[in-house]
Amino acid sequence: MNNLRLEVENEIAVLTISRPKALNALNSETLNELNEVLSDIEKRDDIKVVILTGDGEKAFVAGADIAEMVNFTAAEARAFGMRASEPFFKLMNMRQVTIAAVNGFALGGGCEISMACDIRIASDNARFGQPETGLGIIPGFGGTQRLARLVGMGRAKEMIFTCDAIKADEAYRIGLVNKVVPQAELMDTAKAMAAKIASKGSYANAIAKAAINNGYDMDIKNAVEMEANLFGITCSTNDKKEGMTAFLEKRAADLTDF
Ligand code: DAK
Repeated sequence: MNNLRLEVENEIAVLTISRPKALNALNSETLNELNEVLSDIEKRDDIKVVILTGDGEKAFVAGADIAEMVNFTAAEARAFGMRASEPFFKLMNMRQVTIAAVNGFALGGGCEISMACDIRIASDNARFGQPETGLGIIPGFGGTQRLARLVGMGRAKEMIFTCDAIKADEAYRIGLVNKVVPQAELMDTAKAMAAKIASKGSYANAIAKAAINNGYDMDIKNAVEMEANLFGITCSTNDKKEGMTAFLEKRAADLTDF
């Protein structure tokens, strides 16, 4: 891979987007690599949590690559968008839990890829924004949809219409990020959270992720019925037997299903 680094340790994958000269902007090659590596990760039983981050201390991802997009025809833009939607949906729906460790600018497609992850942890120098309308386009990697779902329509519209980037503490205040930490502590914090998640039932976490994602757009009655069905599935697992038996025997559970 030319633009990504993958390191796996203790069931946690750290996936680093690395195009430092362009502040880790997403070009077609990077999106293709992301798509491939996420497909590989999804098949791996030894990876329970994926941490997505950007190379360096300045940027997480400064957006889609403007130098590549500037001469796009409509057909090329469509192809680019279709290609990009795949890794975004993989991050959102893959069985592994995904954490964005946002280490700097998360603008445009950068803010959007962080929102495709399950959880966002930001360093104190992080900046979030959707500057697309200033370029004559709209957010196209799910930004108009995911931002409104995370922070509400009013704040999403303000960010998108003004193109203003917000600081990490403001992103925390409005619910865009789960946690803000000093930059030097970012990866340790993300890894500690990932380790805690990996120590729980990974199959159960994958089912819980599907229940939350799928239920979000359903009416509450059908959503709770879907949850009941998925709950039933978790009751057929070894982890359920082991988890509950371990509790009753007052010992630590050894949860292995995935
Ligand atoms: N693309 C390409 N190069 C970029 C870039 C980007 N998004 N962001 C930064 N760079 C490059 C700069 O051009 C510069 O390159 P050199 O001049 O050194 O060759 C280098 O990275 C360093 O950037 P700066 O010199 O600008 O650094 P500063 O510290 O002064 O400013 C900044 C940092 C992050 C504030 C600034 O670079 C900036 O405003 N960057 C652009 C941010 C932005 O507008 N991002 C949104 C991009 S639009 C689609 C779906 C979605 C999208 C597109 C299509 N379809 C469905 C088809 C998504 C669109 C976007 O994300």
